[in-house]
Amino acid sequence: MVTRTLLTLSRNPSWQKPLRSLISDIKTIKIQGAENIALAGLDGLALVVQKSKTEYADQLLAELYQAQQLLSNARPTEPALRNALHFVLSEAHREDMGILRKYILDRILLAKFHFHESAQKIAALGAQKIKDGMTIFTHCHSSSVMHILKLAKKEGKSFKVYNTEARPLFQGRITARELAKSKIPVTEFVDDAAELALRKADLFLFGADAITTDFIYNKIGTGLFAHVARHYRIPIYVCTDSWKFDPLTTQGREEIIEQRPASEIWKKAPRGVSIKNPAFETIEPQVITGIISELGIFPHDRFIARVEKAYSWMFD
Ligand code: RUB
Repeated sequence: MVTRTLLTLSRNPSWQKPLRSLISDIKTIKIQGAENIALAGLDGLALVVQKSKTEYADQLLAELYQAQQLLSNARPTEPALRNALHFVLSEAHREDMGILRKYILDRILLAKFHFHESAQKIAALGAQKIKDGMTIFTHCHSSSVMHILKLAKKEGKSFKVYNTEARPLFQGRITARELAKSKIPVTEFVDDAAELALRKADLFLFGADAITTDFIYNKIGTGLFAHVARHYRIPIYVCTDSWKFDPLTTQGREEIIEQRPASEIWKKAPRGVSIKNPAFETIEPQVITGIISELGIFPHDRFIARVEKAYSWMFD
């Protein structure tokens, strides 16, 4: 059985090409932001179910596990992606092809529904923190933060946003473009001017790629800006779906920080110059005011307790 499965996998090109193209979009940041990456991962599994040519449930499952591994390795600091894939596959049974296909597609829909519903809850909680006349500081591009800002605008609140470029890939421009389109006043600063921007800000909202037992992880720069915000006594909220929690860190695993190619910083750097290009950095839980998630607004330790209670499947 195992031999047949392996042979089929190595010769099965039907989903491998589109899946590799999806993974390439994730790696090259065409698909960016933890939640979008997790949603793309779910699309990747759907693609396997739809394109696989196998007639055997155990082979389909083996193909799905292979896709899970390929997708999980696309970007290392993305527990929401790993959790979403685990949610779909962890209790899949291999007896009957029709049942298996339906089960997987149903779980994918359920996972997508989770993200959709959570985004609305996070937006409602986060928008409560925004008051008329405020200046909100944000960094990079977080869909959770965008939902909050757009809802606050929809509620008729008058505020402005200061955001930073997020070099070297300028995801800050996605934020600025989206805000301008939504008619929310926005001023973009170079990353190095964050202190100037924060001095005038009333609230710092940012997203998360990962939350572990020790830290919050977000776009490089966030940790530094959080220290500056704290210095000016500006409330700091992490806005995030709780599936960003990495359950393996409760067993001692350390979150890996993705290191991006040097060429993103300097294409033809002179010999002798080494370049460091970490995608993310840690933010100490004691620096932040709270984590806004679909479970409520909590400090880091209580957030973890709530995740453990709400999503026991994550820890299987
Ligand atoms: C994006 C980034 C975002 C988080 C949260 O980094 O750091 O703040 O992923 O985003 P990159 P969301 O552009 O390298 O993926 O709230 O959309 O999950």
